[in-house]
Amino acid sequence: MRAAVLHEGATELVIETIRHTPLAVREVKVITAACGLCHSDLHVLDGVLDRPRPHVLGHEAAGVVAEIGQGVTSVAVGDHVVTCLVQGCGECRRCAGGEPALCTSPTATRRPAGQPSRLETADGTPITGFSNVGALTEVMVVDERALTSIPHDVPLDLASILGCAVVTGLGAVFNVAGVAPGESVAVLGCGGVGLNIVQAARIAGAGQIIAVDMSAAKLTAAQSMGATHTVDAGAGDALDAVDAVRAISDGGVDHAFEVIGRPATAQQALAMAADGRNAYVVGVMGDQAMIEVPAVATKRGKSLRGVLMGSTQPRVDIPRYVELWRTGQLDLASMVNRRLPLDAVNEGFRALAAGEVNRAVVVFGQEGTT
Ligand code: PAD
Ligand code: ZN
Repeated sequence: MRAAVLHEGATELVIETIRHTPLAVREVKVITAACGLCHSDLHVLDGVLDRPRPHVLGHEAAGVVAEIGQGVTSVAVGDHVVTCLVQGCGECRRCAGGEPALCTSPTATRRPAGQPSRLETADGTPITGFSNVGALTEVMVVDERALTSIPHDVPLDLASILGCAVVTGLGAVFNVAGVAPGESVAVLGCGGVGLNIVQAARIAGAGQIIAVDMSAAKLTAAQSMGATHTVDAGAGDALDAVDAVRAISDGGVDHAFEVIGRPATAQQALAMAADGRNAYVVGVMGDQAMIEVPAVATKRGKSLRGVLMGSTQPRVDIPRYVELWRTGQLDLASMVNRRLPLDAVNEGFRALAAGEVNRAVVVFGQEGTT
């Protein structure tokens, strides 16, 4: 099978033939149909996130189950499935409490040390997969807890983005912020995740939905998905965007989402929130990054909260989000505005870095896609 592999010292992926080892207990072999390119994957290429090499990126994918290992009960051969990097053990206190993203046994869905790696290069070198998925390969091997079955009528290229961009964006609004009808929302960074926050705010019945981005195309996309106002962030560091949002919202919004991954924009989000209201950091930063918070913000009762994968429970949320798509409330078709073959994956990441795409999706075969 062919895969996009990131080797030591490289910043581009190499398309090469790799192989998988036999399925272990609870593992599933999935023929990959499509894989969205997320900025979290890009963070590995740009050095914000460090991952052992050789490595297969990609965690937001859809495909068809081809084989199940011993003990697999939750999916069957022929199922259409989407992957998610939230794959709680199902046993710990956090999982029992409905917080699988905070599972205290995150190694439960990995192969134990000493066993062969799920993926290997042609010469037998073990390959790791991004966030215990690794989807930029024609065939995935994952734990069954990484998978959610979906109905067969959902096109697999659109379905691929359910497992990250959609669960993160919609979950930030529904599960974390709990946006109430009529409340005001600002979204800083209207890419794959941010546009889903815009859509979720509309679905939640928000009043003002203020989209902030440096790209005119993103602001237009945000408008078509429900933004009531747009703010051009210019070069990105100017405080004008804060002033503009505060002016539109008469002193600050009820919920300000940072969806870029920079300390400066997290500070901007906090400044955009009204007194006593909240800013949320959805964007991912390096482990050493610091966000300085003005004391006056806490004195005025504001909070800055991190959001991890929209606090999703994939098998609860993804079927609901499929229904939002089916009823026309969630626009997946406009989200996926570039499709590429695996051979062009580096071009897809370049377009993502340049802010050109809502979501670029690698499509492996044509079957079941739009
Ligand atoms: P994306 O590249 O599709 O979107 C980022 C957007 O931000 C683009 O539209 C840019 O034009 C815009 N932008 C960049 N700089 C600025 C600026 N200074 N001011 C305004 N706009 C700007 O990325 P994405 O949507 O795939 O991911 C966004 C972040 O969210 C990224 O850091 C990713 O790693 C993170 C993420 N977090 C989670 C989570 O669980 N918290 C899940 C998935 C993605
Ligand atoms: Zn992602």
